[in-house]
Amino acid sequence: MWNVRIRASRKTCVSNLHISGAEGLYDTRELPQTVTAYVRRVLGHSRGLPDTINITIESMEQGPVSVPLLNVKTIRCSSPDRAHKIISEILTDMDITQRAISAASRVLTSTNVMRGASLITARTGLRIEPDKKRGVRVSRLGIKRAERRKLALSLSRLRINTETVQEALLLASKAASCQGILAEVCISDDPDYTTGYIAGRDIGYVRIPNIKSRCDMHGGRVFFIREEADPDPIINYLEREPVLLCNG
Ligand code: WAQ
Ligand code: MG
Repeated sequence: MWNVRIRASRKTCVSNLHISGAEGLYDTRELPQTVTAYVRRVLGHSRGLPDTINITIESMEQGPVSVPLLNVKTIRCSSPDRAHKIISEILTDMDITQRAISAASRVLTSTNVMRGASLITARTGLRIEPDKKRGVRVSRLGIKRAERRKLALSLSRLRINTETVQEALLLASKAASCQGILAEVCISDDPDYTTGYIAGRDIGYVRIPNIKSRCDMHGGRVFFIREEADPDPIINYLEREPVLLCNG
């Protein structure tokens, strides 16, 4: 199989502005149509036209493992304060300490948004990602077309069939299948997207409305990892090992 990644950006006077990106795992015969669809998609993005489009097409030495999608549920939550309480309760139930929860809050509410995720130890609350600025990027994940159609149908029934939800659910499901990871919390860095989630193998994918206020510029992702776990295989799994998601 092949991993196809696309990334569109535009130079501004201060920096290279990220416009949009996407990735997936595909068979050889799917490559031409996939590349066309990805290019169309980044050209039609609301953040504007890119001036550079990078496409990487990489053959995967290892065959993908199949991982079930997490169950989706949305809880009621009316404010960021409530969201914080709900998340703290769920994490405390998982034996994640207050120290670790506070460390996660600092990452998630920082306006210094990382491209990837922070890895936080569940007891001592230490940040152990090697690059604190970039974080760890979950990559090499995809879903077969028939499975994507089934997923779209079940999300449509919940009226949440958007690309944002699909992609977040795929990412969270890959991460939750990693032995060393206990839970994930995610807040979008998009100022208009105020629904976040907490996810884990046992709790599933739990959507939390109003996790942040409209116009808040912060956002991020944290993974709580088992205190004694070795970070290297976790990072290797998240970043490198090919995973195909399927409906459970
Ligand atoms: N791997 C690890 N971390 C990532 C990745 C990745 N591939 N992509 C983004 N992040 C981190 C990064 O710190 C971003 O700032 C943060 O996550 C948020 O990314 O069901 O859109 O792409 O309605 O803004 C949640 C959907 C949407 C909830 C999350 O995240 C729902 C979203 P964004
Ligand atoms: Mg975003």
